[in-house]
Amino acid sequence: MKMKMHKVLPISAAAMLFAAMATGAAADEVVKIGHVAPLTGQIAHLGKDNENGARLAVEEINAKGLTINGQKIKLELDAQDDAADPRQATQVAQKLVDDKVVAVVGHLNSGTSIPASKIYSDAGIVQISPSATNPQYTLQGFKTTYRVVATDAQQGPALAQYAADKLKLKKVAIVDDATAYGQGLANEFEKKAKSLGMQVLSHDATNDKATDFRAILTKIKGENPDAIMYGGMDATGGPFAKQAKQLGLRAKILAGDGVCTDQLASLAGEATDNVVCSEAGRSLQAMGKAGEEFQAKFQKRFGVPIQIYAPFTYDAVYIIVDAMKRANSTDPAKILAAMPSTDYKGVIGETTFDSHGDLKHGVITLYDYKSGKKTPLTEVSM
Ligand code: ABU
Repeated sequence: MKMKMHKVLPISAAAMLFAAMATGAAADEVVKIGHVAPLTGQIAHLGKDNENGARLAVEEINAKGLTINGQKIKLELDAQDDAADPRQATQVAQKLVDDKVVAVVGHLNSGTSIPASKIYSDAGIVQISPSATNPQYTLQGFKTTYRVVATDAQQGPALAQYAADKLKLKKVAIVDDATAYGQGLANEFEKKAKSLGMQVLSHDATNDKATDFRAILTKIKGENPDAIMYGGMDATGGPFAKQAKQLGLRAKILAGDGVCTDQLASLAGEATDNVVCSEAGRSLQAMGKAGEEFQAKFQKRFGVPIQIYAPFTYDAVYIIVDAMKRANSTDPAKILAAMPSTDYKGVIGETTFDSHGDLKHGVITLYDYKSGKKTPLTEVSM
């Protein structure tokens, strides 16, 4: 929803001119876009990465100037912290509705995006998750849920297929962090691995706050797997891989996008080079010139490297603005009505949505790490 700017009282023409120059432009409306990710806790670095991508888009759009239906618009990013906690996620979702945001980019986690989605649906506000990959998120019957990544129904099988066909792995142990994401991804991996004739030796659960995996890993060592598939985030996946190496396990560590970050190198140390992981979208390298330019802009603006999904939040903001332009309105209901016909070419490629709000052409990229540097291996279209 839009918020009218209060008219400045006529103090003096010079003061008004100075104020307009200081803010860069005189906007007719301030339009808020919500962003939610964990900004505190173990995966705050990933939340900040998502937020930075969205902020970069907002700043660029404001600098270029945006006019909708004859009104000069200034975008404002209403950035909130859900701490990767489902309860806090619903609280901040309600706050964003009360703040009258016109759309939301978020949340980062599947376990937060799913409970928050009912609140956005009830309010008729578009929600685009840049990173939640649990299939269930878009399968609840809500018209407001979108995402700009592939799902774990694609990611789990792609990882299993790569392990069987390219890495020639035959025996795998599975561990997940018991979250909507980690458990869901591990189950998808397991189904496909079994269908490919791989032997699943065991499937254990830990939790998303765990730091000591030595008991599970010692048990798994006795099973002598070729690989251990870990369903979880980098904050736990890093120590998991590190402790596996310390215990003398030679098995490859297979993981999904939650682990497949720049930060993994400092979390897993030398064990990083034993990791093969997947991302639920195109690699920066495969994005070509657009990816290179984005990376340079991001580094210049924030002084840190991209972790994983910053290009996806960046495009998500542009997709919302594209819907506003096509609707010629900042009314959330009209933005929502324009979303199904999205055909937006951005940094992450061309985005079009199916009837659930999932990508029509999701891709999975497989990576390994060479001397701690995340390196794309191959891209799989699902
Ligand atoms: N997809 C990786 C991390 C976010 C999530 O789905 O929970």
